[in-house]
Amino acid sequence: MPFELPALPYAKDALAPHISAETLEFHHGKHHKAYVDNLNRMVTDTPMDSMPLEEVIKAASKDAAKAGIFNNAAQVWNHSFYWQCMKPGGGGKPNGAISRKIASDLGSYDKFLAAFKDAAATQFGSGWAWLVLDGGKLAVVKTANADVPLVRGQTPLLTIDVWEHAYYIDFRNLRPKYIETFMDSLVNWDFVNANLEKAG
Ligand code: MN3
Repeated sequence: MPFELPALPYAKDALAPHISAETLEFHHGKHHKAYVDNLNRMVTDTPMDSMPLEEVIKAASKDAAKAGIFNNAAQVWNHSFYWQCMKPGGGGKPNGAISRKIASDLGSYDKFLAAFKDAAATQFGSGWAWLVLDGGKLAVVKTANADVPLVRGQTPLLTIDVWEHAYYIDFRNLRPKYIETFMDSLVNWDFVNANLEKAG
């Protein structure tokens, strides 16, 4: 079993009432775990089982015959990243370096907020919206299904999962309400600042 399901960085009920313990029970304990189990089934006893996860994703993204490995490996990475993008008592305007960089690269926090919400709301079907570093500049992008910006050389700083399984228990079909709650009450800007600093 080369790849493991990481523990959530907070208790299952820590994000309530915004995201319930029941959602995290299913989303982390069933969906994320299934991606880990599927990936392990596919790569155990192959050269990929000793590669870092990001290298598995990049290698599989270039080989159409490895689409199943790509999908599961990317979903393992995306979810491990997404959990860290939230914290109890998070959300609202950022501070620190990311605050200044949003103002200089994207105009203002309000412009970033509108762009990020729009990307998350308009991703048709399952996928993700992201704040990334692309050639040293911030950009807001969206990806379908398991796709992840790091295969295009972009560095993810923040993501929101917009697969229905992320919000259906708590918000039913109301994806915009989930997105608004994520931005207002959940975003872990400390994690985003740490990612920005790491990217140098
Ligand atoms: Mn998900």
